[in-house]
Amino acid sequence: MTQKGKSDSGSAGSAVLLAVLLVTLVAATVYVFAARLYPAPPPITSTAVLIDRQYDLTLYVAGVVFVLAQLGLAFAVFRFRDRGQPARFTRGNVAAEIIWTSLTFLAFLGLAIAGRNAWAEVRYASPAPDAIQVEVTTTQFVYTFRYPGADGKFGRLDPSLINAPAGNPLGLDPNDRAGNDDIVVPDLTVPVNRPIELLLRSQDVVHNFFVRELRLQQDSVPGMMIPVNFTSNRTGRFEIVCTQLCGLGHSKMHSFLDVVSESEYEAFLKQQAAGQ
Ligand SMILES: [Cu+2]
Repeated sequence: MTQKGKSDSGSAGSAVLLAVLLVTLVAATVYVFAARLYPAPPPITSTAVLIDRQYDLTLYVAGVVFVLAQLGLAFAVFRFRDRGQPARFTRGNVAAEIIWTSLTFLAFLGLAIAGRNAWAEVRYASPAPDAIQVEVTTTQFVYTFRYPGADGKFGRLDPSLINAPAGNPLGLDPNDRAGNDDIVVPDLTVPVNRPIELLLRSQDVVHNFFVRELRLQQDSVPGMMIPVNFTSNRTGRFEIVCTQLCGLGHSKMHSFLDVVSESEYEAFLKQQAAGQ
């Protein structure tokens, strides 16, 4: 066995460099989030406010864990650096493994329980009795919105009748009288402060309905009718985008959500009914 000389100080240089690099990365990451460099647009529903709170809570919990874990790593890299000493084998520490696995489990469980209301309000709560139903159909690469019209009933759809160039993108069956007053439009118009129930469906592949101000992102899936609820408390024009890579035209797939006053909404329905 060869004895190493006193002058052999191991690899202190690279250990220090790596530790400093880790601390710098942690500081830069904390700055990006703490300075709110990329703020989300203001929320327009009470559920969106809940989602923001849940996002902040998750960010704080994950942020504290991130900072502690990375600083711990930087400390370990420096403290247990190569000083020229012989390497020592360790089998780990079962008690420590159990403790941090349990803590991680409890943190995720706690966050899931805290966030369940914001999640369920949009997806599982039964819609208010006065909710306005609008059907949302996604197709490569457009959105089509359908209102049931004066009778409150959606007409029958027949996939074999789908013919967008002829003005029937949804395949409305002309023999079903319930469909005669259906309003089919490329943008979504809803009145402010009224519960809206969207019924999401897709004609071809998986698309998505995402409005940042609603904090609402939901896939539309062929063969499924997926309901989502929201009530906007502010008027304005907000962009609807598809967040699923749905084909070559994906980046151009978008539409608009217009939240308008009750009277403007009535005028919109009348104008559309006259034009259909
Ligand atoms: Cu799409």
